[in-house]
Parts: sequence; C-alpha cells; structure tokens
Amino acid sequence: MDLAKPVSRSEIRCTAVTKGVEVLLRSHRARSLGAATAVALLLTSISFSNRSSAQTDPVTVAPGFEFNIFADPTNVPDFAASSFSGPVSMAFDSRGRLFVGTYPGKILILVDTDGDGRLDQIKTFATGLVQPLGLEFRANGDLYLTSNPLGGAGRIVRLRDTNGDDVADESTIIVDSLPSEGDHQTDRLKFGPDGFLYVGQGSSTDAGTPAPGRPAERLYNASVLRIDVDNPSISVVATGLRNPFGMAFHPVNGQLFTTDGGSGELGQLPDNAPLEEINWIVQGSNYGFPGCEGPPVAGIPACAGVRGPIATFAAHLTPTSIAFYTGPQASDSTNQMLVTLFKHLPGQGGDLERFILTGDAVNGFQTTKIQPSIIEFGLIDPNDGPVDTAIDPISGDIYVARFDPVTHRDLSEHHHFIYRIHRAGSDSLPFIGAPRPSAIKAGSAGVTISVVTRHVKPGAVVFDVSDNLPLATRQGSSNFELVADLPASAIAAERTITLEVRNPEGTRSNQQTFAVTKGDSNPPPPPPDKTPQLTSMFVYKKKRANVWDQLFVGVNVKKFRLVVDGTDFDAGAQLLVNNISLSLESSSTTELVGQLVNALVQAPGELSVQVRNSTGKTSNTLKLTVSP
Ligand SMILES: [Ca+2]
Ligand SMILES: [Ca+2]
Ligand SMILES: [Ca+2]
Repeated sequence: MDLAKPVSRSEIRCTAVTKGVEVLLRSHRARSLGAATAVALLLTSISFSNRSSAQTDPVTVAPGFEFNIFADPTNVPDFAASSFSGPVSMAFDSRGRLFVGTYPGKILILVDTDGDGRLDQIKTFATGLVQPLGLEFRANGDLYLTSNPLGGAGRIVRLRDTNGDDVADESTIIVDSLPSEGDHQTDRLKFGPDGFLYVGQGSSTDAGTPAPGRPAERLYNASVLRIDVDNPSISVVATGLRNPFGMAFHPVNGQLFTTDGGSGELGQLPDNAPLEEINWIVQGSNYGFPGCEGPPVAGIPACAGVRGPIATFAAHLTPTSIAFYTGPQASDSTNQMLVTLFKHLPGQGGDLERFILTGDAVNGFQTTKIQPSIIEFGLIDPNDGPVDTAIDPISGDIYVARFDPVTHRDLSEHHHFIYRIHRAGSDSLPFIGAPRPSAIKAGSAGVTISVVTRHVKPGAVVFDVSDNLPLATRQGSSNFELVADLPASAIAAERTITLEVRNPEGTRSNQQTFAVTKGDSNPPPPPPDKTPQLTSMFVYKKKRANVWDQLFVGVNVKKFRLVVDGTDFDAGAQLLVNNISLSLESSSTTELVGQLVNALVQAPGELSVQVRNSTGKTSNTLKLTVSP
C-alpha cells in the first residue's frame, strides 16, 4: 500500500489486520522491517470509540457459561505498557497458580487471592526472556519455555525456583540454535506422556521460497521436534507444518494434536491462501508444507504421501491454541477439543471453538464442531485476538488470553486481556484438586493430606465420604489449601477412599480419591512423633543482614520476615504468631521463614511465636516485642 495516497478506512483495516497478525503469528521479518511501527502509526490516526467496557461489550458466551475479565491493563501494569506487552502463553503450576508469559519476556504469576475471579496479586517470576510463546511445567515443578530473540536463534529454557520465593533463580538453556531467524519462530512446547518435551518449530519462509537475503528452510524448520531434556538431544517427529503454533496431548489416548497456519497474506489478490489446519501428529508423517497445504489433492506431486488435517478453517482464520476440556466442570463435554481462532478477518474478533474428537490411533481421528463457540470475541479493533488457553486444574475454569499488537493512545485500551470462563453457577460451589500425598501403605499410623481448593469458606471440612467421616481440618499455607488428618482406622487395609470438601452451608465439592495400597508384611515402625523445639528467632527487613530486634506499632511489615530456628520441624510445620499461621517463604527441618502480617502490629505488647507440626505437636513459645 502506498502510504502517501489517501486510502479508505476499509483498506487501512485490511492492511493492519494482515500485518498485525503477521507480526505475532507469522513473521519475524515483518517486525524487523518496522511493520509493527507502521501499523501502530496507521491505527493511531483512526479513532476507536473510547468505551470503558470495550473488553466486555462485544463478548458473548455459549448458554450455560459465564465469564469475567481476570486480568486487563487496569490491574496488570505490564499489559498497559505498550502494544506487544500482553500475554502470549499461560500455564498452571501444581498449586493451581496461573503463570503468564508476556511478549516482551516476563513470566508473571497472577493470583486471585480472595477468590472473586479477578486477579489481585502479581508476582514477577522471571524477566529477560523474549517472546515466551511456549510455557510448560514438568511434573517435578521445573518450568520450560521457548525464547525467541528477534531475528535470532530459538531457544528452550528451563527455569527453577530453588528456594521457593516465587522468583526463578536458576536459568538453563536446554536447546539453543533452533532455526528461528526466518519468518517463524519456536512455538509452543508440551511434555508428552512418554516424558519427552515436544516443540513446534515454524518454517523460515512464507511458502517455501525465501525472500532475497532471507534464510531458506533448514533442518528442523516446519517440524514438530522431540527433546530429551535430561540428555538434551533433538529428533524430528513430523515435517511439513508451516507454523505448528498450538499443541496439546489428549488426556486419555495420549495422542498429539497441533494447529497449522497457512501461507499467504490477507489482502493480496487473488487470495489463493490455503485452509488453516488442525493435525493429528503421527511419527514420521509429512503434513504438506510447502507445496501441499490444506487437504492433499490427488495428482499433485507435492501431495504424495502427505497426511491431511483432521479439521480445517477458512484461510487466515489462524488457530492459535489447542486445549482439551478437563476438570470438574467439563462433565459431558470432557475431553472435547478447544481451539482458539485468532480470526483476523475484517469485522471479526476471534473465538474459542469446541470439537468432539472421535476415532482412535489405529483408524485415525475425526472432528465434529459444536455450535455455538464457548466464547466469541466481537471486534474491538482489527488486530487483537485470542492466543492461548489454559484450564484451572482445580476448578476447571477456562482461561483465554487475548493479545493486541497495536498501540492505543489510551493505555487502558490495549486489548491485552485474560478472560475466565466457567459454567453458570459454578462460582458458588467448592472445588478440590487431587490430595497430596495421593496414596499411603495400609497399616500406617495415620496420614496428613493436603488439598488445593477453590471457593472454600471458613469452617469448610475435608470429608471422608467412604467412611461418612468429617476429618480434622485446618487451613494450609495459603487461602487455597486445606490440610486434614486421615486416622489410622481409615487406612488399616488396602482400599480407595473418596474425599470431598463441604462448606459450612452444605455445598459439596467434586470428589477425589486417596489410595491405601498394599501394606508391607513387616512394616517399618512409624516415624517417631517428634515435638518441634524453638531455639532462636529474629526479624529482618528485605535483607537477612538487616535485623530488627523488635517491631513497632503501625509499621508496615510487608517486607519483614520472621526467621525461627530449632529442631524437628516436619514437612507440614506451621509458623504461628499469636496463633495466626504465617505464609511461609521457606521451610526446612531446622528453620522456617514466614511473612509477617500487619494485623500483628496494631497494638503494643508481646507476640507469641510457636511452630506446630502437621502431627499437631506444638513447640515451646518465644516472645517478640511490639513497642509503641
Ligand atoms: Ca481477586
Ligand atoms: Ca527463587
Ligand atoms: Ca497440512
């Protein structure tokens, strides 16, 4: 388009649409040539209606669902910073906390501490990454992500938080030098049921032929790769995938499915762009790119031996993520395939579509689309759209991230949102995740279990449904954790125990099971039930060297930590100050570090500090002075 020439609004939108999507999903080249800047300049000269409710106005959900805005530029400063500063990837950790990768390379932890469905606490887990389009926890808690330096090689990075302070302190490049210098990048990654990490690697070119001076297709481009992260090595699983951006493993059959985005740009005439795809990934298969995109056509040489897609979408609709609907709200929709469509055609916003997946790994798979979409995003501006989906492993709420590559004059108008979608009425019901531990040997002396919860009220009780027995229940280290004791009588013999949580007003959660496994013929003696002992304690502010020997009334203790040292603290030990259980920053058998709370320094006096083990055994008491 000639920028000097007056153009109609529809032409501007068309170009902006093409480029905006190109920038995120398709091309490094477009960005490095300044297309994003050009788009931004073009669009700031267009007046968007300044609706404060822009983020909810055009959004509709299917009957039986509700939604709200979990995160937006008004409660996540990063989202307000700029175009491109929004969410591009999401993953839940084992504690049910949402980790979000932003395009400029931060990993945020967004927590809704009061359970109203909207985040109210932001922690920065990591910075300094670039385009973390993939974000995936391994079962051991390590966080894996893709990082894509602009115009540089793609990387797979492992982050660890070794001291439990919610800040990554160990960063390791597991794989370097993936061929991401061309038009597409290293996309999402997921661990398979075989323990290997699978990653989508986009092509270098739009349609197979590099532009002058640009990289050609190389080994690993346009492929799904398998990585052995413990002994880093790469193998090619499948080829001919132009940009396998979204991917997911089926929770039951373990098969891998990916999206693929077709070549060609919107707005070019004639528009011969191929259909967009969902593919079932089979080891050794070729999916057609370049030369045979969309369903293979008989007689075209490039289509010989090509495995066709199991679902297609109109050209340019761009599927961006796949998730399988699991969890306590999925019910008769369990394991349906959820797909976000960026759907960047003029006048369209994007949606979260759902499909019934039928078939098997012997005979192949088919998809049947269910109408209407779970959530439909009307047009706010031509460029934004949904990019990722994650399902809360505790409640089953569906989270969808929407990304906007266009700078708006009003920062709160950046369309960087995370929506929370759930079944109508589910917010009034408690939910629980799987208990930890999940099993114990028969004949043990009793066991303390912990469950992560949603919508649990004060006084809620973990209930042993199998024995019709309420368990001794207390709050764990966060609002979202209940700890309860299964007595020896319940675990005397091999069996499965069904657990649920009951709120005081009678609402009951989903059920989870706890396994009592075959006991040893000569069981080891139970561990001695030791009483914790406190030997010393101190308070520090920010740094451990900055020790305070007392507290003062009214001081803001947010940055203060209480350190207690002693012996025989067990894994579930609580740090109690005047019987308030502090949120723990770290714990060991000889030391606990807890976060003080302002409620403790409202009046002068002495605070009683104790440690209580999960067995209920409580330590001696030390005193901490609060001076006027
Ligand atoms: Ca909240
Ligand atoms: Ca750390
Ligand atoms: Ca294909």
